[in-house]
Amino acid sequence: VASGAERLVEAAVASGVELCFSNPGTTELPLVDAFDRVSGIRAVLGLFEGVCTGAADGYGRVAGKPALTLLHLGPGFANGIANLHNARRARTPVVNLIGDHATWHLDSDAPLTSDIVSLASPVSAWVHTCKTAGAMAGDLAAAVAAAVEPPGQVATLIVPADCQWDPAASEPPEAVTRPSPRRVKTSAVDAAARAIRSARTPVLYLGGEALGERGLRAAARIQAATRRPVFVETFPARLERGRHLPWFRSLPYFPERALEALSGIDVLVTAGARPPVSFFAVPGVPSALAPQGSAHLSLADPGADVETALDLLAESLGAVKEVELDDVPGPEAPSGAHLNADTVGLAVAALLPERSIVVDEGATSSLGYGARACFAAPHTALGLTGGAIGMGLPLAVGAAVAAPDRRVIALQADGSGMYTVQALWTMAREALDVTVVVFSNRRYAILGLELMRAGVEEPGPTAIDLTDLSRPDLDWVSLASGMGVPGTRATSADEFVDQMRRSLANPGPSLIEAVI
Ligand SMILES: Cc1ncc(C[n+]2csc(CCOP(=O)(O)OP(=O)(O)O)c2C)c(N)n1
Ligand SMILES: [Mg+2]
Repeated sequence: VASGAERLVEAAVASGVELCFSNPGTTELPLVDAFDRVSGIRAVLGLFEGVCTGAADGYGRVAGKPALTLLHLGPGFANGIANLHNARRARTPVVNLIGDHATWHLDSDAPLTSDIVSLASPVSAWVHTCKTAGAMAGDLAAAVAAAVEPPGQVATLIVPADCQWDPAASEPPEAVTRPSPRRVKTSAVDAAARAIRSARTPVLYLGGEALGERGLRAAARIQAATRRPVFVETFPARLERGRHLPWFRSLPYFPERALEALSGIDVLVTAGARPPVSFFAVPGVPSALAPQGSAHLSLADPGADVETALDLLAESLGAVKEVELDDVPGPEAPSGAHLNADTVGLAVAALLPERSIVVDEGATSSLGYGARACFAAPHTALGLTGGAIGMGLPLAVGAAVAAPDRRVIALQADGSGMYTVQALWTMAREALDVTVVVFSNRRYAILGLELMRAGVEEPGPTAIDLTDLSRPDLDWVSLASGMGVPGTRATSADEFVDQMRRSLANPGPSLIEAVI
């Protein structure tokens, strides 16, 4: 008779799950063994749990279906929480499997015993502890069903060791299919159309599922019909970009700038997003970014059929069928002896191949790419949704696994990159086509900026020490080569462009340290 672990793997395969980003321990070994006994799941080793969870987020965003993570009790799971926080904010479908002690061993309070449910709850929409081997298949199916609940959720299944190793009777595994997004209410579309018509200064704010090709094209039609601005959320999970598509201003990150951008509006219509709020509290600045007294209307909440809602709204406003886009030339790669974040961004926008995936954790160095992405070749951008840094390299792993035919370009700030630098090793082992661009400013630059904003004009020696990454300088070329990823260092635009071209032309991962 097969084990509970094997039944779980059978059920996962039956539900269309293909991947498991794993960092197992003793309590997960029956599942490790089951991956060889039941075929259908590709298990990928991550050398830190934050790599596994971030990879599952990247995979889910690109594949549109969940990967499994396999994590070791409370402590192993805890190491993966930050990137699950980002996944939750991105509304990515993910299924975590966390091993635990055998049910009869828990009372002895062995060293690795902890309150896993309490750790898992804040980042999981669904948490369940398996009780018997016979329940493993059904529980896995329930976890997948929870994860694919539109638009996507994090589901966590705790699997005690005895549930994994005990025999489980055969039951035909239930297949889980992703439900369609919730249907749009015509009343919501009518209300939005009426509000926009009677408003003086309405604004459309797009997020989540609105940021695919269809949503963006519909938004352009609405913009043309209303002659009013459209904004995109500041940190989208997934945004289609490039000169083939209409583009809209991102709502600025700093709340003062965002308030300025939205000042004077009387109606905010959201699609696939909640109304914007300030990322951090700033004394004297309101949390809500839409002006006080302005009305808010949700055209379609996350999880609803946002694209259809936008199409219907465009129609109802009498918009043209299709907005013609100007033929714009692509950006031209920079040249010369100088290199800064802007020239790097320009080079990336100029050189990125069609259908590539850009993972953007460039922090203060992203603007150069961001400003030109709309002129670049058609591509998909994945952003830092939850503000927990250390997602970039793991997300790139997951995106590359999900889309082996697409080049992944990871724009990586150096400080953030060090949180989950082990992801480079997984890129090498899985031979993933990833170009990692490290913005080596050797600082937590944003924190220096925020200090200035907080009125600290001359940071003291401690503040400088806590925001500076030198002494010693990180040697990214060596870090990469130590994990099997060939690396180069660029100190001029000429060098960077040359190295970028070479990286894009070669299969497998490579890293460019852009010294800026
Ligand atoms: C998990 C987590 N830990 C700490 C922080 C606080 N934090 C935000 S930005 C930042 C430094 C970013 O530095 P870097 O990645 O080098 O980007 P730069 O500011 O230099 O552009 C830190 C430590 C965070 N956001 N998330
Ligand atoms: Mg930095």
